[in-house]
Amino acid sequence: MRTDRSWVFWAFFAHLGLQFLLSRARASARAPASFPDLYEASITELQDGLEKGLFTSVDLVKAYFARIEEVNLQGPTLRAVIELNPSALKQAAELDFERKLSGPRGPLHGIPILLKDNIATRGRDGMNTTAGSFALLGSIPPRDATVAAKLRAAGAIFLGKANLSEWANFRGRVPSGFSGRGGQATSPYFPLADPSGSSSGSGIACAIGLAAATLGSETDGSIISPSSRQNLVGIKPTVGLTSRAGVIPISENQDTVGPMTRSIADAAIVLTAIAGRDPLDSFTLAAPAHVPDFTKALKKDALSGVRLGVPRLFLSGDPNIDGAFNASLATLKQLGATIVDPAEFPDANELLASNNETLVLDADFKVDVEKYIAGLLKVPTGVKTLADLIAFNTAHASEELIPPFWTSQSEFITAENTTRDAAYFAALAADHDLGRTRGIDATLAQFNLDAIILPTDGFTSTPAAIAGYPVVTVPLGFQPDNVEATPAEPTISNAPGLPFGLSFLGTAFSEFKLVGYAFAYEQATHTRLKRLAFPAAIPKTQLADVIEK
Ligand SMILES: *[C@@H]1O[C@H](CO)[C@@H](O)[C@H](O)[C@H]1NC(C)=O
Ligand SMILES: *[C@@H]1O[C@H](CO)[C@@H](O)[C@H](O)[C@H]1NC(C)=O
Ligand SMILES: *[C@@H]1O[C@H](CO)[C@@H](O)[C@H](O)[C@H]1NC(C)=O
Ligand SMILES: *[C@@H]1O[C@H](CO)[C@@H](O)[C@H](O)[C@H]1NC(C)=O
Ligand SMILES: CC(=O)N[C@H]1CO[C@H](CO)[C@@H](O)[C@@H]1O
Repeated sequence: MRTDRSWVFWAFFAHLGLQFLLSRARASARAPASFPDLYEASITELQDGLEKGLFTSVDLVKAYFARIEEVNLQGPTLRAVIELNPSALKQAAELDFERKLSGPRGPLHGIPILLKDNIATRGRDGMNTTAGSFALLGSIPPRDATVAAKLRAAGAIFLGKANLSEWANFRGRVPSGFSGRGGQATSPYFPLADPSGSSSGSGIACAIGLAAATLGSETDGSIISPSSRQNLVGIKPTVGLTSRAGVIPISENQDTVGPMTRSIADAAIVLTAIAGRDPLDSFTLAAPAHVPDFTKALKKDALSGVRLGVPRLFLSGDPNIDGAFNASLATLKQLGATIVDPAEFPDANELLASNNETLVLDADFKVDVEKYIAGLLKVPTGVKTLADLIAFNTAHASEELIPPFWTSQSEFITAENTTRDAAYFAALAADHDLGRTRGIDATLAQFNLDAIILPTDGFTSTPAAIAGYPVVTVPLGFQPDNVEATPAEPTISNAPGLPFGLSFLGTAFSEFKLVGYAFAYEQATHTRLKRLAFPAAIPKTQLADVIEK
């Protein structure tokens, strides 16, 4: 009896001592200074904190969910996120357990990411993939999109799906950031401002730390434009560097998937994870067999000795944006670059006038979207064809064709009346000639350039879009306070504090070089944190608020 009691006695004191030590450990882990601020936290900082045991992936998912809840449908109602992943917390717990058992798989282990709602995820996670349309609600894809599968294999956690311009802005003349399912998304930099698109939700969410990083997709401007507008880094990869298998398409000739992040370093980590050949997407067979580790391009002296060309005819026409762009040239020179100014595209006027792209996209959409739908395991609405989608919208006008601003499906109607005929193939050939041969490649060769630079809001996305060539955008500046906010129709097209970016363009598969140039510029300028989102759009929940609650 006696010995038993003394065992209990000492065990009790040992327990107290252990509790004391643990509470000390927690207290120090809890000190706000030791947690990264989720508004800006980098993937590397989060991975460090996870490795040191300061917090878990479960904590991260809880914190990001709370942040989404604060601003998505409440407060500023940014409508950046369409739906949350019901499996995210369970997957985070599994990845936390795996980390304890066998260490991290790599830099994305346990890192929460949001996907644009046109990137498919396997049915058993419980998320929909709809391009924002009720027409695809409840549809079951055969598998993860290849880019999603690659992120999953790297240990990333999907928090949910981001809102977008419905059908990646291919339904008709509808304001950027609107989808039937997600409603009208707006910018976190000025109330009711246009977030641009079509990867609007991916941009908004990343800008204010609703996820560690996001994926967007681009056909013509849909990654770089909302990245520019949301003060982010965006990489629009060469068509074929990242697989489009399982991504709701516009055009197999122009679509590409890429990262939207708060830094070039984060973008390099995500791009390295998602790039590579894929038997399910024949365009990826043009990509180099070996995907480089893009983080190896992160060198502060990457611009030293580099020649950059300025095609003046393609500037934005906005004096604030072009003024900031002009000023950036001095910075680039200080970093060792030679600026060739002007360096006009030899076919600049033809490019500005050409409408071949519309012909290509219309004919591609009809074929490619029907192919995507045919590959689904289940489509509860029964839509099969583009004609079905048009009829669905008409029949569900109160959800999809909402007056006064969101009624159009003119692009669908135009595309429905197309085939891949001789005119289509001529237009596609003309685009390759205009964008590649006599466009970007001719400009690089004529002026002996390593890359072309432009304000992202200039005539920037289209030459790269029709060529299928890469663009990397990085924060450049902000509209000044004396800019007058334009009327809300329903979004505000220009307003004080709206961010804009600087783009680096190159030839096919030159991402490694472009990432390096953009990194050198970013590290010399650190523009992103010079202006924050408007106060109500900054979520307050931090890791300290969710740990052990
Ligand atoms: C997906 O859509 C179905 C309706 O078909 C809905 O019941 C379900 O909640 C949605 N999933 C999520 C995660 O919102
Ligand atoms: C930018 O620089 C060019 C060339 O020096 C000049 O013509 C133009 O007016 C400048 N634009 C702005 C907005 O400062
Ligand atoms: C397509 O490009 C070619 C070559 O520049 C041009 O002649 C033609 O007018 C363009 N077609 C359209 C529809 O823009
Ligand atoms: C369909 O295409 C034909 C041939 O290009 C054209 O004449 C017709 O006006 C188009 N119809 C619609 C509804 O766009
Ligand atoms: C996660 C989330 O908040 N989803 C919402 C997106 O917007 C639609 C339309 O307002 C809501 O129904 C979802 O709940």
